[in-house]
Amino acid sequence: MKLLRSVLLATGLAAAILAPVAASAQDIKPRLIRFGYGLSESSNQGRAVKFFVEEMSKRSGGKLKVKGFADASLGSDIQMQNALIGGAQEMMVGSTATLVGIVKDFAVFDLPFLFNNEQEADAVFDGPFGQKLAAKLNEKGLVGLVYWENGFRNLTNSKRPVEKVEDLKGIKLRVMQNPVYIDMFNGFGANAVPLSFSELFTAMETGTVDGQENPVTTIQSSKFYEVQKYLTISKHVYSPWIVLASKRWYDGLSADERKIIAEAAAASRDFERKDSREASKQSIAYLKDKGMQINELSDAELGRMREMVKPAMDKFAADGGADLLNELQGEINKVRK
Ligand code: TF8
Repeated sequence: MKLLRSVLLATGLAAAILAPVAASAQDIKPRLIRFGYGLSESSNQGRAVKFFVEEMSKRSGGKLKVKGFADASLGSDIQMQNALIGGAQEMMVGSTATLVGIVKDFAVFDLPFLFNNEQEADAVFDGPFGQKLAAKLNEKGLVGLVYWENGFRNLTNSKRPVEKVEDLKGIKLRVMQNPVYIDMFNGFGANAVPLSFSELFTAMETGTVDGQENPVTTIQSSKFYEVQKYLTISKHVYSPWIVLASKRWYDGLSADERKIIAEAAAASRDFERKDSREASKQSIAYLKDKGMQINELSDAELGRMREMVKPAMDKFAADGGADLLNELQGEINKVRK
């Protein structure tokens, strides 16, 4: 009896010591995670998805299998967001600009000429301001995990070089489905045409639109140089991507699984920013080589553009965004100092 009791005690003790290890091993179920994105597999977005797939596999002993779906094959950004909310798809990465129908506050990042460089952007997105906005997605059925870099946006078109803002007059310019972009480019005198990214190449090829605006990495990876002659380095907006999970799905995961996802997402963010920044340094030369005619905008011209977008900024502030914009500018100023 005594012996039995001590054996029980000993095994009980052993079980107690081993429990955390055993539980964590048991708390990862084999899962298939569908991860959709809009750019090509060979783009910066595609490379970072591949990195995330590998991290998830490594960190879960092969149990959390992520499958990437490139080229909007699961749908446009907006369609995928809805699939995540409904629980029909697990993960995606896309532009924060396409989230404004779900959380209006994201529009603050679409305002032009806020960030001077990538370091300011990183600090704000990874800091309390970026995290606060991401948290607002929770009550809408989404989990915002990390921000990746899309990059500073530049203009391309097939009509003429844009040296001054007047050159945009009458140009049918595709913009993201987002009121700030529509106001901004109509304010510059272009005809803003909101379209999903997945429709963009064909729209340029068929002449439905004359131009678009995106970072140089995307102009390269989506082969826009095949249908666009002129590139204007305007850096009018710094554009982030956000990695999202379906809240419905995420809530059903174990704490261990969620931890792996959070860590793999953070690793993917660091990889993606470094990779995108390196790639963007090569892009201008590549695009020139492909026959694009490239110009930069003078400081004077950029100053005029800042003046011209004031009505769009004021409209954003008047629509209830004033506090948010002040808060964001305060955060940027903290980094600038
Ligand atoms: C755009 C964005 C795209 C994203 C991407 C498809 O112009 O810049 O990069 O939406 O996720 O639509």
